Order: sequence, then C-alpha cells, then structure tokens
Amino acid sequence: MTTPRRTTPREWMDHLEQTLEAFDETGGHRVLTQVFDELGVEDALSYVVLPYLQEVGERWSAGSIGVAQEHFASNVLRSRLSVLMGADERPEGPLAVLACMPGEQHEFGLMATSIVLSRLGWRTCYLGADTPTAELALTCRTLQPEAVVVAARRATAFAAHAPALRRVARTTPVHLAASGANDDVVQLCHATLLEGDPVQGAHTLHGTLGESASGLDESTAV
Ligand code: B12
Repeated sequence: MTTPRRTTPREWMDHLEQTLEAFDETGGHRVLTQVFDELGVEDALSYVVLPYLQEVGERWSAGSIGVAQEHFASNVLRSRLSVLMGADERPEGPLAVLACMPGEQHEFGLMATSIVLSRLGWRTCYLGADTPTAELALTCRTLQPEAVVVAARRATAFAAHAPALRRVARTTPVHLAASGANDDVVQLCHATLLEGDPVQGAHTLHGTLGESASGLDESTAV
C-alpha cells in the first residue's frame, strides 16, 4: 500500500487562489481548515497563508485580479485568523500589546504574531490597524504589558512617531516589526528590532521575554 502524497505549500496556495479569487467563501474555508489541520498553525501561516497574501498582492499589482478579489480573499483570511487569535491564551501568561502604526492598514503579520504568542502561553491585547500612538501609550499605562509590538511597512511611519514611542519605551520594551523596521528607527525609538517572519518574531519575543516573565518555556506551547 502506498502512503498518500502530502499536499505541498504550492498546491495549498493554488487551492486558495482557485477558491478565494473565485469568490468561493465556503471552498476557501474548507481549504483553510485542511491546511491548518495538516500543517499545524505555525507552518500553515509561514508557508501557505502569509506567502499566499504576498502573491495576491503581486496578482493585484500585475492586473490579473481586481481589487474586489483581493479584498474578498483578505477578508475571508482575516475572519479566519481572528478566530485563531486568543484561542489558546492562558490567564496567567505574560501580556503583549500589538498595534500597527498610525496610517498602517496591513495587519496580517501582526495577527499571525498574536496567534503564535497566544499558543506559546501569552495573553495578547490586539489593537490592530492604524492605531494612534496616544492610544497605544494609554493602553500600555493601563495594562502594563511585558512587551509592545508595533508594525509598519515604512520606516517613516515609525520615525514620525519616535517621541511617542520613546515615551512608551521608558516603561515597556518596544519591538518594531515588519518591513519598516530597521536599525536606524529602532535606535531612534529606543526600541528593539523584531526580525524574521511573524512566526519567528513571536518565538524571538517569547525567548527573550516570555520565560523570564512567567517561567514559561517552549515546551509549554499548546
Ligand atoms: C491585504 C493587503 C491589503 C489590505 C490589508 C488588509 C489587512 N487587514 O491587513 C488593504 C486592502 C487594506 C490594503 C491596502 C493598501 N495596500 Co495593500 N496589500 C495587501 C497584500 C495583498 C497582503 C499584505 C499582507 O498581509 N501580506 C503578508 C505579510 C505577512 O507579508 P509582508 O507584508 O511582505 O511582511 C513580511 C515582513 O515584513 C514580515 N512582517 C510583516 N508584518 C510583521 C509583523 C511582525 C510582528 C513580524 C515579526 C514580522 C512581520 O513578515 C513578512 C515576511 O514573512 C499586499 C501584498 C504583499 N506583498 O504583502 C499588498 C501591498 C502591501 N499593498 C500595497 C498597497 C499599494 C496598498 C494601498 C496603498 C492600496 C491603495 N491604493 O489604497 C493601501 C495602503 C493602506 C495603508 N495605508 O496601509 C502594496 C505596497 C507597495 C509598496 N511598495 O509599498 C502591496 C505590496 C501590493 C503590491 N504588490 O503592490 N492592502
């Protein structure tokens, strides 16, 4: 008897394209259920869902799909990731506040980090897209999290708010992430660079802060 061949990430992405870009929500959710079951949450995010989103952008900018298809696909994915966020949180875990910088609408990377952190035993307060820095600061004063993660595609989004981020960094470790984060803005904002993809970023944060904050280690991941 031969073992059935496993579906490759390329094939999973093709299945997402065939369903989501044909406005087939049920089919898209079916593919997502299968891919999360077969690969597990982290690999499904790293090798299928996030790369698929990048390809959607390429097809959109090349004109092979329209804005409606891009919006539909990202809305279905957003609803799915929202369900995964917070699903595994434990009440005693360290707390992370996650936000996109003002004007930044791209939040999938931050959502993925939030999902993985919660699976590592963290509690997350997800503020999401386009968060005013005054609100971020207020949230940090109120909740006193162990870490703040802020994401932006452009370095100028961090630089423009450097004074506010420095004020937050006086009391809470601030981590800058996504393509706008680089050594210069990290220095300017008195922050730390959170490198790698969103799944790696969550593990880095957990490695540097999670264990000391709560005694959690990688083996506690759910
Ligand atoms: C979905 C999407 C949208 C959605 C976002 C919905 C949402 N709720 O997030 C909407 C429709 C709102 C949108 C709007 C726009 N978008 Co858009 N969008 C995309 C798309 C298709 C996917 C984005 C995504 O989630 N990618 C998955 C992430 C994880 O990949 P990534 O961004 O490359 O991130 C890498 C790293 O930076 C890192 N990372 C990212 N975030 C984080 C977070 C953490 C914590 C960590 C550790 C790491 C990390 O991980 C990735 C590597 O694995 C991209 C295509 C693309 N290439 O990504 C275009 C894209 C980013 N958008 C683009 C554009 C032009 C726009 C608009 C200007 C369009 C318009 N005219 O209105 C607006 C701008 C809105 C704004 N002010 O921010 C361009 C950007 C071009 C550029 N050079 O800057 C892209 C690249 C499309 C393209 N090919 O042209 N968009």
